[in-house]
Amino acid sequence: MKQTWRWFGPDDPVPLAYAAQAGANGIVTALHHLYHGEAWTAEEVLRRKDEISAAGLEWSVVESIPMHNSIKLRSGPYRQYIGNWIDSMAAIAKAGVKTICYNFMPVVDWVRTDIAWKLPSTGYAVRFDALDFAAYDLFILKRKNADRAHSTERIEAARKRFEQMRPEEIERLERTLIAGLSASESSWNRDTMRAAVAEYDGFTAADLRASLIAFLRDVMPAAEDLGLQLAIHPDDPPWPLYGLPRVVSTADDLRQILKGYDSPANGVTFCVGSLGVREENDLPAMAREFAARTHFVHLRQVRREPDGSFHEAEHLAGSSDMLSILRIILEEERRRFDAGRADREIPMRPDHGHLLGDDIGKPGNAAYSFVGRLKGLAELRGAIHGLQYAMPDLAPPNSLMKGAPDK
Ligand code: DNO
Repeated sequence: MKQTWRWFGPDDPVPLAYAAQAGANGIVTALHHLYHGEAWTAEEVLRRKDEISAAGLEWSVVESIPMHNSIKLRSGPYRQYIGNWIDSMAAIAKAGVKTICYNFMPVVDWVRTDIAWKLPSTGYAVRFDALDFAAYDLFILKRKNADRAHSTERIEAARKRFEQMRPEEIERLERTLIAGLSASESSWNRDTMRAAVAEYDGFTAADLRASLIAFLRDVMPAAEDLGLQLAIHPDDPPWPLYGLPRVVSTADDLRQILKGYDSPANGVTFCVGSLGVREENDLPAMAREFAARTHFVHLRQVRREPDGSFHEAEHLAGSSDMLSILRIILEEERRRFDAGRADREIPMRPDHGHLLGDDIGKPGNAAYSFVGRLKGLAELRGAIHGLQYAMPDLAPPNSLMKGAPDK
């Protein structure tokens, strides 16, 4: 696997040099200053690529080209935004980057209720608390029809939780939920959030899926011509929020997307953490089923809690079987290697990390501090080496992985 590292651009407090120090050789980034659906120009993309090359690294994956809500609703100026998407793809292809990750979550991208939840180790993790979320939806945002999205017991428990919240806790929760986690495409306040959600009134999962398939039919021919691989990122968490549909949550969702435009260029980002939140997602089975169309891998995992809450666990210890998943990806690389394919090295990144050590208290992007991801990458690299050592039939270390004994 190609070891990559997410970098949020020149404003990221974790500089490119640290990615190299962590042992990554590929960078995952986007033009974060152009994040409202406008087209990226070749000049801007090339300038960013040069910065990355100057640090001795390669720009391996674009994560993400933002997806304007009009494309998801397939209304308003969506044609123009799809045109911008295609122009951005052309600029990216020109810079030699081959893989593009994107998502199709309405209004909000990844969602957590707490960005600094104290772990028994005294480090901090990001966490989603199901009750806090319900309390926000029902009693703070006061979303129209919110009561339809929660069970009676949940509503009662959420009311009690809400009644105990201090104003500063409400403010912190709201900021975490809607004012933009790192990499989110949009940041809302209570009124703009209500308005954005209301645009989806009556919009069903079938409607959203139809928009997604129509979008794929619009952009995939250009992606194929440009030699690009698109990799859709699963919903995080993989279920509807704020009454908004989500359609990239389960194995069946992924099947429909891949069939909706049946081309090797139409692929997935296998995000173990996002998919792993849903207990019925059998991750090793899904990794196997979608291996041939997996163009990018996010390696992290969550620990599921009994009431639908979850928090980010260690990269190698949580509710998912990370070692089996790594093995399946290495087997896929082996197949691609034997077939002489150019895309035989699948980019992976240590996704998210705990807030640890000297990083505690420093400014930074939630879940994207240095030490936590350094630890995650080091553990994953160790696990991959161990698997390759024990099972020499997997992707051969000398060709695909730095760190095998020097010859
Ligand atoms: C959060 C990320 C998401 C993800 C996008 C992909 O850490 O996993 O922001 O990058 O959803 O488009």
